[in-house]
Amino acid sequence: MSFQPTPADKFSFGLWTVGWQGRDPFGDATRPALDPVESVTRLAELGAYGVTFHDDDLIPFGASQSEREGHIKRFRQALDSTGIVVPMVTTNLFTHPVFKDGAFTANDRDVRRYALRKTMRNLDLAAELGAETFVAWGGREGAESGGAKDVRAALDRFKEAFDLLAEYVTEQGYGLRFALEPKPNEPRGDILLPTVGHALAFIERLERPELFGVNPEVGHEQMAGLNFPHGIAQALWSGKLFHIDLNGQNGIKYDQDLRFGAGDLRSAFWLVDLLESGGYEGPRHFDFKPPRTEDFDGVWASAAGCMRNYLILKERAAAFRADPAVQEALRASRLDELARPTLEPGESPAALLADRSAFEEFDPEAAGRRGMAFEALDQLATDHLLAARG
Ligand code: 3MF
Ligand code: MG
Ligand code: MG
Repeated sequence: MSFQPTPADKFSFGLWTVGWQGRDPFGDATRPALDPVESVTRLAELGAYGVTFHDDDLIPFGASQSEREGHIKRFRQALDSTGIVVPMVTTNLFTHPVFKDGAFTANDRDVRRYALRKTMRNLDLAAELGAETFVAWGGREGAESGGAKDVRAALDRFKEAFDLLAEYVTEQGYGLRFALEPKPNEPRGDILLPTVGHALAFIERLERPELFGVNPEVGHEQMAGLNFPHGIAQALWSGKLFHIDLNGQNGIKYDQDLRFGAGDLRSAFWLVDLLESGGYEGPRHFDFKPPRTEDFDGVWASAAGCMRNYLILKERAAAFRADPAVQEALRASRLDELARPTLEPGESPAALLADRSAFEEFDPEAAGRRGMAFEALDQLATDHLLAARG
Protein backbone atom coordinates (compact mmCIF):
# COMPACT_ATOMS: atom_id res chain seq x y z
CA MET A 1 0.00 0.00 0.00
CA SER A 2 1.44 3.36 -0.98
CA PHE A 3 -0.94 5.49 1.09
CA GLN A 4 -0.46 8.19 -1.52
CA PRO A 5 -3.42 10.62 -1.40
CA THR A 6 -5.28 11.58 -4.56
CA PRO A 7 -8.07 14.16 -5.11
CA ALA A 8 -10.58 11.27 -4.96
CA ASP A 9 -9.80 11.01 -1.22
CA LYS A 10 -11.29 14.51 -0.76
CA PHE A 11 -8.61 15.82 1.58
CA SER A 12 -8.78 19.57 2.25
CA PHE A 13 -6.82 21.99 4.42
CA GLY A 14 -7.47 25.44 5.82
CA LEU A 15 -5.10 28.16 4.64
CA TRP A 16 -4.73 29.01 8.35
CA THR A 17 -3.37 25.52 9.13
CA VAL A 18 -0.23 25.20 7.03
CA GLY A 19 -0.07 29.00 7.12
CA TRP A 20 0.07 29.17 10.92
CA GLN A 21 3.16 31.16 11.86
CA GLY A 22 3.49 29.67 15.34
CA ARG A 23 2.39 32.72 17.31
CA ASP A 24 1.02 31.58 20.69
CA PRO A 25 0.19 33.30 23.98
CA PHE A 26 3.79 32.84 25.15
CA GLY A 27 5.84 33.30 22.03
CA ASP A 28 6.30 35.12 18.76
CA ALA A 29 5.98 33.71 15.28
CA THR A 30 8.61 31.10 14.39
CA ARG A 31 7.80 31.01 10.67
CA PRO A 32 7.27 33.70 8.05
CA ALA A 33 3.88 34.26 6.45
CA LEU A 34 2.93 31.80 3.73
CA ASP A 35 1.49 33.08 0.46
CA PRO A 36 -1.94 31.45 -0.13
CA VAL A 37 -0.84 30.74 -3.71
CA GLU A 38 2.15 28.76 -2.39
CA SER A 39 -0.15 26.83 -0.03
CA VAL A 40 -2.49 25.90 -2.88
CA THR A 41 0.43 24.75 -5.03
CA ARG A 42 2.09 22.69 -2.31
CA LEU A 43 -1.16 21.11 -1.15
CA ALA A 44 -1.97 20.11 -4.73
CA GLU A 45 1.46 18.50 -5.06
CA LEU A 46 0.85 16.55 -1.85
CA GLY A 47 -2.43 15.13 -3.21
CA ALA A 48 -5.07 17.31 -1.54
CA TYR A 49 -8.23 18.24 -3.43
CA GLY A 50 -9.39 21.35 -1.60
CA VAL A 51 -8.47 24.45 0.37
CA THR A 52 -10.63 26.40 2.76
CA PHE A 53 -10.12 29.81 4.33
CA HIS A 54 -11.38 32.56 6.58
CA ASP A 55 -12.00 35.80 4.67
CA ASP A 56 -9.01 37.39 6.44
CA ASP A 57 -6.66 34.48 5.52
CA LEU A 58 -7.04 35.43 1.87
CA ILE A 59 -7.79 39.15 2.04
CA PRO A 60 -6.05 40.90 4.94
CA PHE A 61 -8.46 42.70 7.28
CA GLY A 62 -8.98 46.28 6.15
CA ALA A 63 -7.81 45.74 2.55
CA SER A 64 -9.21 48.18 -0.01
CA GLN A 65 -11.65 47.01 -2.68
CA SER A 66 -8.95 46.94 -5.35
CA GLU A 67 -6.55 45.06 -3.07
CA ARG A 68 -9.35 42.62 -2.33
CA GLU A 69 -9.95 41.98 -6.00
CA GLY A 70 -6.22 41.45 -6.58
CA HIS A 71 -5.97 38.82 -3.82
CA ILE A 72 -9.01 36.96 -5.12
CA LYS A 73 -7.72 37.05 -8.70
CA ARG A 74 -4.31 35.56 -7.81
CA PHE A 75 -5.98 32.90 -5.68
CA ARG A 76 -8.40 31.97 -8.46
CA GLN A 77 -5.49 31.58 -10.87
CA ALA A 78 -3.79 29.19 -8.45
CA LEU A 79 -7.03 27.19 -8.14
CA ASP A 80 -7.44 27.04 -11.91
CA SER A 81 -3.86 25.96 -12.56
CA THR A 82 -3.85 23.23 -9.88
CA GLY A 83 -7.46 21.99 -10.02
CA ILE A 84 -7.79 22.61 -6.28
CA VAL A 85 -11.38 23.43 -5.24
CA VAL A 86 -12.84 25.48 -2.38
CA PRO A 87 -15.42 23.23 -0.69
CA MET A 88 -15.81 25.41 2.40
CA VAL A 89 -15.38 29.04 3.42
CA THR A 90 -15.60 30.57 6.90
CA THR A 91 -15.47 34.02 8.49
CA ASN A 92 -12.93 35.36 10.93
CA LEU A 93 -15.05 36.79 13.74
CA PHE A 94 -12.42 36.43 16.44
CA THR A 95 -9.02 38.04 15.66
CA HIS A 96 -9.72 41.78 15.50
CA PRO A 97 -10.25 43.52 18.88
CA VAL A 98 -13.74 44.54 17.76
CA PHE A 99 -14.77 40.90 18.35
CA LYS A 100 -13.29 40.64 21.86
CA ASP A 101 -16.76 40.03 23.34
CA GLY A 102 -18.00 37.97 20.41
CA ALA A 103 -19.65 38.75 17.11
CA PHE A 104 -23.28 37.59 16.68
CA THR A 105 -23.70 37.54 20.47
CA ALA A 106 -21.52 40.52 21.46
CA ASN A 107 -23.24 42.70 24.03
CA ASP A 108 -22.61 45.69 21.72
CA ARG A 109 -25.36 45.86 19.10
CA ASP A 110 -23.26 47.77 16.56
CA VAL A 111 -20.62 45.01 16.74
CA ARG A 112 -23.32 42.43 16.04
CA ARG A 113 -24.55 44.35 12.99
CA TYR A 114 -20.97 44.70 11.72
CA ALA A 115 -20.37 40.95 12.20
CA LEU A 116 -23.46 40.19 10.12
CA ARG A 117 -22.27 42.47 7.32
CA LYS A 118 -18.76 40.95 7.36
CA THR A 119 -20.32 37.49 7.14
CA MET A 120 -22.75 38.42 4.32
CA ARG A 121 -19.88 39.80 2.28
CA ASN A 122 -18.02 36.54 2.83
CA LEU A 123 -21.09 34.51 1.83
CA ASP A 124 -20.99 36.34 -1.51
CA LEU A 125 -17.35 35.29 -1.93
CA ALA A 126 -18.06 31.70 -0.87
CA ALA A 127 -20.82 31.44 -3.48
CA GLU A 128 -18.60 33.04 -6.12
CA LEU A 129 -15.89 30.42 -5.50
CA GLY A 130 -18.38 27.53 -5.63
CA ALA A 131 -18.20 26.52 -1.97
CA GLU A 132 -20.95 24.21 -0.69
CA THR A 133 -20.43 24.65 3.01
CA PHE A 134 -20.12 27.76 5.15
CA VAL A 135 -18.61 27.03 8.56
CA ALA A 136 -19.42 29.17 11.57
CA TRP A 137 -17.17 28.77 14.59
CA GLY A 138 -18.26 31.12 17.36
CA GLY A 139 -14.80 31.44 18.83
CA ARG A 140 -15.47 34.53 20.91
CA GLU A 141 -19.19 33.95 21.52
CA GLY A 142 -18.94 33.34 25.24
CA ALA A 143 -17.73 34.76 28.53
CA GLU A 144 -15.19 34.55 31.33
CA SER A 145 -17.59 35.48 34.12
CA GLY A 146 -21.20 34.75 35.01
CA GLY A 147 -22.72 38.23 35.03
CA ALA A 148 -21.07 39.25 31.76
CA LYS A 149 -23.39 37.27 29.51
CA ASP A 150 -27.11 36.62 29.69
CA VAL A 151 -26.85 33.28 27.92
CA ARG A 152 -30.56 33.10 27.03
CA ALA A 153 -30.46 36.56 25.45
CA ALA A 154 -27.21 35.64 23.68
CA LEU A 155 -28.86 32.51 22.24
CA ASP A 156 -31.72 34.72 21.00
CA ARG A 157 -29.16 36.91 19.23
CA PHE A 158 -27.34 33.82 17.87
CA LYS A 159 -30.62 32.52 16.43
CA GLU A 160 -31.44 35.95 15.01
CA ALA A 161 -28.08 36.02 13.21
CA PHE A 162 -28.36 32.56 11.69
CA ASP A 163 -31.98 33.10 10.68
CA LEU A 164 -30.96 36.30 8.88
CA LEU A 165 -27.98 34.62 7.16
CA ALA A 166 -30.14 31.68 6.06
CA GLU A 167 -32.71 34.11 4.67
CA TYR A 168 -29.97 35.91 2.76
CA VAL A 169 -28.56 32.69 1.28
CA THR A 170 -32.05 31.59 0.25
CA GLU A 171 -32.94 34.96 -1.32
CA GLN A 172 -29.68 35.02 -3.24
CA GLY A 173 -30.16 31.44 -4.44
CA TYR A 174 -26.73 30.42 -3.13
CA GLY A 175 -26.27 26.65 -2.89
CA LEU A 176 -24.65 27.02 0.53
CA ARG A 177 -25.38 25.18 3.76
CA PHE A 178 -24.11 26.23 7.18
CA ALA A 179 -22.05 24.02 9.49
CA LEU A 180 -21.80 25.16 13.11
CA GLU A 181 -18.50 24.29 14.80
CA PRO A 182 -18.76 23.58 18.53
CA LYS A 183 -15.89 24.18 20.96
CA PRO A 184 -16.04 24.23 24.76
CA ASN A 185 -13.46 26.93 25.53
CA GLU A 186 -10.39 28.73 24.13
CA PRO A 187 -10.19 31.58 23.40
CA ARG A 188 -13.16 32.41 25.69
CA GLY A 189 -13.33 30.93 29.18
CA ASP A 190 -16.57 29.28 28.09
CA ILE A 191 -17.92 29.30 24.54
CA LEU A 192 -21.61 29.07 23.59
CA LEU A 193 -22.67 25.86 21.81
CA PRO A 194 -19.78 23.99 23.48
CA THR A 195 -20.39 20.50 22.10
CA VAL A 196 -21.93 18.70 19.13
CA GLY A 197 -24.99 17.95 21.26
CA HIS A 198 -25.56 21.61 22.18
CA ALA A 199 -25.24 22.61 18.51
CA LEU A 200 -27.66 19.91 17.29
CA ALA A 201 -30.27 21.06 19.81
CA PHE A 202 -29.77 24.74 18.86
CA ILE A 203 -30.23 24.01 15.15
CA GLU A 204 -33.74 22.68 15.77
CA ARG A 205 -34.77 26.12 17.11
CA LEU A 206 -33.78 27.91 13.88
CA GLU A 207 -36.27 29.00 11.20
CA ARG A 208 -34.56 26.96 8.46
CA PRO A 209 -33.00 24.00 10.30
CA GLU A 210 -32.54 22.11 7.03
CA LEU A 211 -29.81 24.58 6.03
CA PHE A 212 -27.80 23.90 9.19
CA GLY A 213 -25.55 21.04 10.26
CA VAL A 214 -22.39 20.69 12.30
CA ASN A 215 -18.65 20.82 11.70
CA PRO A 216 -17.27 18.88 14.67
CA GLU A 217 -13.55 18.99 15.41
CA VAL A 218 -11.68 16.05 16.97
CA GLY A 219 -9.78 18.11 19.54
CA HIS A 220 -12.74 20.29 20.50
CA GLU A 221 -14.83 17.38 21.76
CA GLN A 222 -11.80 15.69 23.33
CA MET A 223 -10.95 18.91 25.23
CA ALA A 224 -14.30 18.32 26.97
CA GLY A 225 -13.44 14.67 27.62
CA LEU A 226 -16.06 13.47 25.15
CA ASN A 227 -15.95 10.48 22.82
CA PHE A 228 -15.54 12.02 19.35
CA PRO A 229 -16.77 9.03 17.29
CA HIS A 230 -19.91 8.96 19.46
CA GLY A 231 -20.57 12.64 18.69
CA ILE A 232 -19.98 12.01 14.99
CA ALA A 233 -22.31 9.02 15.08
CA GLN A 234 -25.06 11.17 16.57
CA ALA A 235 -24.48 13.89 13.96
CA LEU A 236 -24.70 11.26 11.20
CA TRP A 237 -27.81 9.75 12.79
CA SER A 238 -29.37 13.24 12.75
CA GLY A 239 -28.39 13.82 9.09
CA LYS A 240 -26.30 16.79 10.25
CA LEU A 241 -22.68 15.89 9.55
CA PHE A 242 -22.12 18.58 6.90
CA HIS A 243 -18.33 18.89 7.37
CA ILE A 244 -15.59 17.74 9.75
CA ASP A 245 -12.35 19.14 11.21
CA LEU A 246 -9.75 16.40 11.67
CA ASN A 247 -6.78 16.84 13.99
CA GLY A 248 -5.16 15.31 17.08
CA GLN A 249 -5.48 16.02 20.81
CA ASN A 250 -4.08 14.42 23.95
CA GLY A 251 -6.95 14.49 26.40
CA ILE A 252 -8.37 17.34 28.43
CA LYS A 253 -5.92 20.19 28.09
CA TYR A 254 -5.31 23.25 25.90
CA ASP A 255 -6.34 23.07 22.23
CA GLN A 256 -3.39 21.17 20.73
CA ASP A 257 -4.37 21.04 17.03
CA LEU A 258 -1.90 18.20 16.37
CA ARG A 259 -1.80 16.54 12.98
CA PHE A 260 -4.48 13.90 12.41
CA GLY A 261 -3.40 10.56 13.90
CA ALA A 262 -1.38 12.15 16.68
CA GLY A 263 -3.12 12.21 20.06
CA ASP A 264 -5.78 9.55 20.62
CA LEU A 265 -4.96 7.03 17.89
CA ARG A 266 -7.58 4.48 18.96
CA SER A 267 -10.28 7.13 18.73
CA ALA A 268 -8.94 8.09 15.28
CA PHE A 269 -9.23 4.45 14.18
CA TRP A 270 -12.90 4.25 15.22
CA LEU A 271 -13.54 7.65 13.65
CA VAL A 272 -12.19 6.63 10.25
CA ASP A 273 -14.04 3.32 10.51
CA LEU A 274 -17.25 5.28 11.10
CA LEU A 275 -16.70 7.94 8.41
CA GLU A 276 -15.86 5.30 5.82
CA SER A 277 -18.85 3.10 6.64
CA GLY A 278 -21.39 5.67 7.85
CA GLY A 279 -22.27 7.36 4.57
CA TYR A 280 -20.25 10.58 5.07
CA GLU A 281 -19.32 11.90 1.64
CA GLY A 282 -18.04 15.37 2.48
CA PRO A 283 -14.46 16.61 2.58
CA ARG A 284 -11.94 15.08 4.97
CA HIS A 285 -10.82 18.49 6.20
CA PHE A 286 -7.74 18.98 8.35
CA ASP A 287 -7.76 21.77 10.91
CA PHE A 288 -4.40 21.33 12.60
CA LYS A 289 -1.36 23.43 13.40
CA PRO A 290 2.12 22.25 12.46
CA PRO A 291 3.95 22.77 15.79
CA ARG A 292 5.97 25.98 16.06
CA THR A 293 9.15 23.87 16.37
CA GLU A 294 8.91 23.16 12.63
CA ASP A 295 10.35 24.93 9.62
CA PHE A 296 8.52 24.68 6.28
CA ASP A 297 9.85 21.17 5.64
CA GLY A 298 8.17 20.22 8.91
CA VAL A 299 4.96 22.00 7.89
CA TRP A 300 4.63 19.97 4.69
CA ALA A 301 5.69 16.76 6.46
CA SER A 302 2.95 17.44 9.00
CA ALA A 303 0.32 18.08 6.30
CA ALA A 304 1.37 14.94 4.41
CA GLY A 305 1.21 13.01 7.70
CA CYS A 306 -2.46 14.00 8.23
CA MET A 307 -3.44 12.45 4.90
CA ARG A 308 -1.15 9.43 5.24
CA ASN A 309 -2.51 8.61 8.69
CA TYR A 310 -6.08 8.87 7.42
CA LEU A 311 -5.31 6.46 4.57
CA ILE A 312 -3.48 4.03 6.85
CA LEU A 313 -6.40 4.03 9.29
CA LYS A 314 -8.82 3.58 6.40
CA GLU A 315 -6.92 0.50 5.27
CA ARG A 316 -6.70 -0.83 8.86
CA ALA A 317 -10.44 -0.28 9.45
CA ALA A 318 -11.30 -2.08 6.21
CA ALA A 319 -9.06 -5.01 7.21
CA PHE A 320 -10.80 -5.13 10.61
CA ARG A 321 -14.28 -5.22 9.03
CA ALA A 322 -13.26 -7.84 6.44
CA ASP A 323 -11.69 -10.27 8.93
CA PRO A 324 -13.95 -13.34 9.44
CA ALA A 325 -12.75 -13.55 13.04
CA VAL A 326 -14.00 -9.99 13.61
CA GLN A 327 -17.35 -10.79 12.02
CA GLU A 328 -17.65 -13.78 14.34
CA ALA A 329 -16.63 -11.64 17.33
CA LEU A 330 -19.24 -9.00 16.40
CA ARG A 331 -21.90 -11.72 16.41
CA ALA A 332 -20.60 -13.02 19.75
CA SER A 333 -21.01 -9.48 21.09
CA ARG A 334 -24.55 -9.42 19.63
CA LEU A 335 -24.16 -6.33 17.43
CA ASP A 336 -26.59 -7.98 15.03
CA GLU A 337 -29.11 -8.17 17.86
CA LEU A 338 -28.66 -4.45 18.60
CA ALA A 339 -29.54 -3.73 14.97
CA ARG A 340 -32.84 -5.58 15.38
CA PRO A 341 -35.81 -3.48 16.58
CA THR A 342 -36.79 -4.13 20.18
CA LEU A 343 -40.47 -4.38 19.26
CA GLU A 344 -42.12 -6.55 16.63
CA PRO A 345 -43.50 -4.57 13.67
CA GLY A 346 -46.55 -2.66 14.93
CA GLU A 347 -46.27 -4.11 18.43
CA SER A 348 -48.36 -2.03 20.85
CA PRO A 349 -47.79 -1.37 24.57
CA ALA A 350 -50.65 -3.83 25.24
CA ALA A 351 -48.97 -6.51 23.12
CA LEU A 352 -45.69 -6.02 24.98
CA LEU A 353 -47.57 -6.27 28.29
CA ALA A 354 -49.11 -9.53 27.07
CA ASP A 355 -45.71 -11.05 26.22
CA ARG A 356 -44.92 -13.15 29.32
CA SER A 357 -41.44 -14.02 27.97
CA ALA A 358 -40.50 -10.32 28.24
CA PHE A 359 -41.10 -10.15 31.99
CA GLU A 360 -42.94 -12.86 33.92
CA GLU A 361 -40.87 -15.66 32.37
CA PHE A 362 -37.72 -13.64 31.75
CA ASP A 363 -34.75 -14.67 33.90
CA PRO A 364 -32.71 -11.51 34.69
CA GLU A 365 -30.22 -13.56 36.73
CA ALA A 366 -29.37 -15.75 33.73
CA ALA A 367 -29.20 -12.71 31.43
CA GLY A 368 -26.97 -10.97 33.96
CA ARG A 369 -24.52 -13.88 33.81
CA ARG A 370 -24.11 -13.67 30.02
CA GLY A 371 -20.71 -12.26 29.01
CA MET A 372 -20.64 -9.64 26.26
CA ALA A 373 -17.32 -10.77 24.73
CA PHE A 374 -16.29 -7.15 24.14
CA GLU A 375 -12.71 -7.67 25.28
CA ALA A 376 -11.97 -10.27 22.60
CA LEU A 377 -13.55 -7.98 20.02
CA ASP A 378 -11.53 -4.98 21.17
CA GLN A 379 -8.30 -6.98 21.12
CA LEU A 380 -9.00 -7.88 17.48
CA ALA A 381 -9.40 -4.16 16.79
CA THR A 382 -6.11 -3.47 18.57
CA ASP A 383 -4.38 -6.20 16.55
CA HIS A 384 -5.66 -4.66 13.32
CA LEU A 385 -4.78 -1.11 14.37
CA LEU A 386 -1.23 -2.22 15.18
CA ALA A 387 -1.06 -4.32 11.99
CA ALA A 388 -0.52 -7.45 14.07
CA ARG A 389 -3.25 -9.07 11.94
CA GLY A 390 -3.57 -8.88 8.14
C1 3MF B 1 -10.49 26.93 16.41
C2 3MF B 1 -10.97 26.36 15.15
C3 3MF B 1 -11.22 27.34 14.06
C4 3MF B 1 -12.31 26.95 13.11
C5 3MF B 1 -12.31 27.89 11.94
C6 3MF B 1 -13.29 27.48 10.89
C7 3MF B 1 -9.35 28.69 13.50
O1 3MF B 1 -10.17 25.98 17.34
O2 3MF B 1 -11.09 25.17 15.03
O3 3MF B 1 -9.99 27.48 13.36
O4 3MF B 1 -12.20 25.65 12.64
O5 3MF B 1 -12.60 29.16 12.38
O6 3MF B 1 -14.51 27.97 11.14
MG1 MG C 1 -9.91 24.11 16.47
MG1 MG D 1 -11.80 23.91 13.53
